[in-house]
Amino acid sequence: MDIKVEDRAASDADAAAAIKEAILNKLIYSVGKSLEAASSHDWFVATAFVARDRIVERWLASIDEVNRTGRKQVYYLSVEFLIGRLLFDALTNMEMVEPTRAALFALGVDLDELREVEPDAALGNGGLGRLAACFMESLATLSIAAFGYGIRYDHGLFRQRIKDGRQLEYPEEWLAFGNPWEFQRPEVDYEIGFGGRIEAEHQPDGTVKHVWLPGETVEAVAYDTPIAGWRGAHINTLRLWSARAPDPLRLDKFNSGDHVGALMDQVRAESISKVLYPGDTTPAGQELRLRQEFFFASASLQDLVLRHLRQHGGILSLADKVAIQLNDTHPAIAVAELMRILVDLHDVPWRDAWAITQATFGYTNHTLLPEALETWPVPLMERLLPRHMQIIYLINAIHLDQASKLADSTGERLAAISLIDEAHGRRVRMGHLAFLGSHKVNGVSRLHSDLLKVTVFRELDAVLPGRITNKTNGVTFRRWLKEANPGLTSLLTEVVGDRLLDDARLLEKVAAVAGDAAFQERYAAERRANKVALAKLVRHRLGIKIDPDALFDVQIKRIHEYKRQILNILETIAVYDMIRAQPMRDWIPRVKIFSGKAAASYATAKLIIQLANDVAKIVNADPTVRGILKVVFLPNYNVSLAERIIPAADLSEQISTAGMEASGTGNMKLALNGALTIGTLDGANVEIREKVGADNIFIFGLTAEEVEAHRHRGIDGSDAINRSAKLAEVLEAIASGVFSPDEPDRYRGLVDILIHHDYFMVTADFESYYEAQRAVFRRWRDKRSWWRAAALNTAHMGWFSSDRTIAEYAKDIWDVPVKPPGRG
Ligand code: GL7
Repeated sequence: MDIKVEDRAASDADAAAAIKEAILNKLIYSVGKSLEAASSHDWFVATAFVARDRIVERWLASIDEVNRTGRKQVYYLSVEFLIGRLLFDALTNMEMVEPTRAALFALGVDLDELREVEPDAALGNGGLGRLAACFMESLATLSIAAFGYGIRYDHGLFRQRIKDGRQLEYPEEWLAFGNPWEFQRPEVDYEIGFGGRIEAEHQPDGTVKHVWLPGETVEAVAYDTPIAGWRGAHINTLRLWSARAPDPLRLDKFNSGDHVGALMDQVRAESISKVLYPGDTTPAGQELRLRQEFFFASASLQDLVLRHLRQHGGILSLADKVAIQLNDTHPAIAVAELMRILVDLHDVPWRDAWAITQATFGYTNHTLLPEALETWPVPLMERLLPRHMQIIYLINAIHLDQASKLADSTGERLAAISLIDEAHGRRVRMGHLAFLGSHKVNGVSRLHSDLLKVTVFRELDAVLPGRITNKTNGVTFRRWLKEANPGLTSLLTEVVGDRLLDDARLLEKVAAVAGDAAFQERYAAERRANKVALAKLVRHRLGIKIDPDALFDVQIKRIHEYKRQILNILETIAVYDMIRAQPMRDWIPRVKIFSGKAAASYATAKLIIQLANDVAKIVNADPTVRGILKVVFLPNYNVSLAERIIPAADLSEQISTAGMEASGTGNMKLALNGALTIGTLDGANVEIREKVGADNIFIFGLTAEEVEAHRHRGIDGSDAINRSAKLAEVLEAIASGVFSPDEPDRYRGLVDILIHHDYFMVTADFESYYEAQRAVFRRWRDKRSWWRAAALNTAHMGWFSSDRTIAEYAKDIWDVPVKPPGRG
């Protein structure tokens, strides 16, 4: 026994020594710095290179294995990959964290400090992009041969600063100091066409061949990042495309003195991969967005078709060897592009091409919000993608022809299922295109998938029944449990064993000890350490002192009316009023923590940010409150900040208007880490309740059905306000400028919306939310009961592992085998 322990210690020391050597080597020969001159960033890069080397060895082996066996490949097309920092992911999955920590320590460098040096790759907005990142990790973990395809934005999601309570946006610069994880592949470049015209060539056999002659081309250059699965068992590729002009500059113009004009074409071409979500309120912005989508869809398809042909010879076997998943509607143009490639470039007859296309694609819908279901004006499509527009018309004609033969077909139904929306000035419905071009369409929680069938895709579902399925989202436990919350993870590992991260369902074993006093004490101690760390961060960033023993009530996500941060703010103010009215009651100290970004052009959301900050200012400075209530708005929410907040949260706010949050994934991360959820029956909350048990979650508010019915009756909030003196008082305070003394009318408009046009049911849900918060307080007072519930949340959240989600996609949509980790 002793010998074994010694052996392990010796081999750990050997591993650390080898890594130390390797880091020094990289520092000198790849970074070009001496030990003395190295900055933290240099050490980070050297360490990243060492991790990358280990990954690359296995990467090449994985690629070789896939080529050799010719097994089916999955391609995940997404305009967003919110991957965040990669160093800890890489070290964790390669099982190198401890030896690397020791190696750096011997060099006088602290791994946890290095971790903070890495820029947070924010190539996404929120849940949708983060889901894509979790999926990449689980795909590799399950040894599925997969590529992620997306765009290598020079600038990811804007950096948020709060000045005088207001959100300001600054460009994000994740590439400013280079990116040690990626490999540029200048030789992998494809021409992407735009505009131009189509020539019809009449063939001897009487058919017509269409040749698209684009008026403009842009080049797509590949950048590859290897993504390691858990225990390094399999490594996949995230391939992101960057736009280049075919000619770096117009030399004739340059030499004639027009130095700026000479670069025009380059600037135009490269603007495609310049920023994530260019504002699309202007026609130019909309056009750029469509260009981005076609750019990456076309590059990805050209790339995967070429790979398929090299490996398998003929195009006709494409669907047997390739599954393409469209992550939301943004890449939907790929359906028309694959048809063009098959029909125009490979002479596949239309019917066969359509069968291949449908068998190859799957489509995931991530939202019911109509404004997020993209449609493009027909004239824009005709100008930018004339051949694709022809193809879309033909797909539509055949589709409508078939549907019109159905017994219950009506003109109304045909209008609803048409790819062209005639009612709003002729627009192409991209969601419909993705639906038609796929064999399976899925929502991201059970409720969302059910709602798809009765809302946005009701008519399509009636015509093409059975295509819609559900795949409830998940999150990767390697990042959101082990990396974010190592202390708690060690405790959990003691209970369930070393295979915890191989199989998250093992967490169920924690349920057996959830009521155990000794276990609860240790669980609570881990949580407290995380809260102390967060309190330190808040102190450091905002100068606000918060009490780690207070209840940390957390709402972290994009700022949006449907997510109802405002409901949370209203309750905050109501409690503030109560504290002032009865200062001597035995109050439960609570910290309300908000973090999130508003879209730059979303005025109401920005006003909500300002209100949160204004309320924070008044409440935190009020002497009567005596620290019983604190309000904190942490600026620049991103993946790394989430990793700090989530392990420290006691209460998780998931309070969207029922029927509007497709799934949510923050809800999963928070519950997994032991926060209790206060939420509506929306998105994945419904399934979370089923798993953790109704006693261990605080559900309130209207159901999706009730919201629908309520809206039917009208969205005036006056009745609800008249019924709640508390609410009336709170709204009056906001409207009259109690929180904006410098500009008393600042929030009058916001309050007017709630009174007269409460589409998001804030007033209707206020009282039941308020009551649910009181139930939270009662539970918090009984600490044994609270920690039991928290531990049961952790225990029952294993099902929400993205390994489970990906295994379901593999079986039901892609038809590829999976190999669970840790089994040889
Ligand atoms: C989203 C949904 O809003 C969110 O509920 C879901 O969890 C996520 C991943 O499926 O997708 N849809 C969407 O457009 N964004 C999301 O986060 C930005």
